[in-house]
Amino acid sequence: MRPAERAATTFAEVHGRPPVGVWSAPGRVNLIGEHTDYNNGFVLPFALPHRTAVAAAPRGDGQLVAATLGSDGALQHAAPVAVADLEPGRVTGWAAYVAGVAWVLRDQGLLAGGADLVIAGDVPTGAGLSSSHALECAVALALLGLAGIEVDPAEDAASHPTPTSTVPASPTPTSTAPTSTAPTSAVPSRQEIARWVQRSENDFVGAPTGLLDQTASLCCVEAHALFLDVRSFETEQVAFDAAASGLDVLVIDTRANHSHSESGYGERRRGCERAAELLGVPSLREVESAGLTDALARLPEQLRPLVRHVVTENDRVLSTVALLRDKQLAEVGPVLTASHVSLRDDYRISCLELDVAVDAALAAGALGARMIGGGFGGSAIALVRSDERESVERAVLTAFAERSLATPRLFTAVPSAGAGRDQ
Ligand code: GAF
Repeated sequence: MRPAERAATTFAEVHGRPPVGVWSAPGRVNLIGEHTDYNNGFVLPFALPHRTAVAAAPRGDGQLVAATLGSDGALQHAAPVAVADLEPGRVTGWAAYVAGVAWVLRDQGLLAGGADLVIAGDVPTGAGLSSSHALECAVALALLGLAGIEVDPAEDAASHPTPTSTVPASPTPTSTAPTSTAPTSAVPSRQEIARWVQRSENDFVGAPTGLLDQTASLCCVEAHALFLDVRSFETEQVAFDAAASGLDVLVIDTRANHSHSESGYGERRRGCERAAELLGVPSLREVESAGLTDALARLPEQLRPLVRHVVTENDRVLSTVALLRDKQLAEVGPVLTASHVSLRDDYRISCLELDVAVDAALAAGALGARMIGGGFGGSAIALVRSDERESVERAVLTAFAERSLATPRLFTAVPSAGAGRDQ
């Protein structure tokens, strides 16, 4: 059963009435553009078919009552909390992701009141595939839906033309989106909702993440990657149909999740902010690749690799977009591998499992491979010829077994639809 059906069925069992609606949001793969979002740079994610669904109905007593269906089929209930009492620190664990979104929407004056929520999903957790953002985005759409607000379909954005060009690509995406963070109309844009979800994650949950994951979950469309310029918030849906080119994007969930991932993320982010401050620019986005050598010379040694990664990674996103526009998908491979080398050697956020995955995939013939997400565990991707996918998979499994590492989970990622209403 799909997550939306599971959520609706479980809702009816628990509450003895059907939900008013079911909304769902996907996890994501970031094709390229890692640790660039909080530096106001470029990212290029696409949505996974894996989704988190929220079946919802209003409550008259102002309480937020949430339950989530685990992969084992067991239902976990969060302690009910009054919407009026929500404040950072009040709710912890998985329920904080739900309550944080309600807290932001309450502040925006967009919460109808209390709600019963039943959650079901199949986005792998702890895999760096953005399961928490899928949850937050689905909750945001559900709570807005209960307030009578249905966002416009993300597909509208896919109809914008994507001009053909060769490297270097135009420096910004070609279609525009609002840059304001304040609600400007009764129906908020998907980008505005992404910013609210980021606020709930940063200020309520306490994770200093950027805008990549929420925007991907909300704004991606089927068969496309989303080219996002975080500085201007301009977006472009770039056609990305690997299968039509005889290619697969293989996801390798290493099942590793090292304990320093949160502190490591925060340290990198603070390092980038310090470097921007020393360079006298609002963010590292302002550092052009032509001026990189000069910029590095003005920085203390320990900050240089961080800046080198961010600046070169922004360039790699632009190169990838140009290649996708030109339908040169196989040529993206070496760009992905260069991203991994930069994340491993300059940003220093890879780990044994991610390096084994990337190295084994490349040795078995993958066109390119890299770690994705925050780092220190989670998933890698490999761009492989479809007829070589199985041999690459076998090589990766063997490499993990030889090192006595946990068996990775492997699947092919197909660019899928963003968040929306299911029922
Ligand atoms: C995590 C964060 F949530 C994103 O904002 C982004 O910084 C990513 O790591 C690294 O690119 O997924």
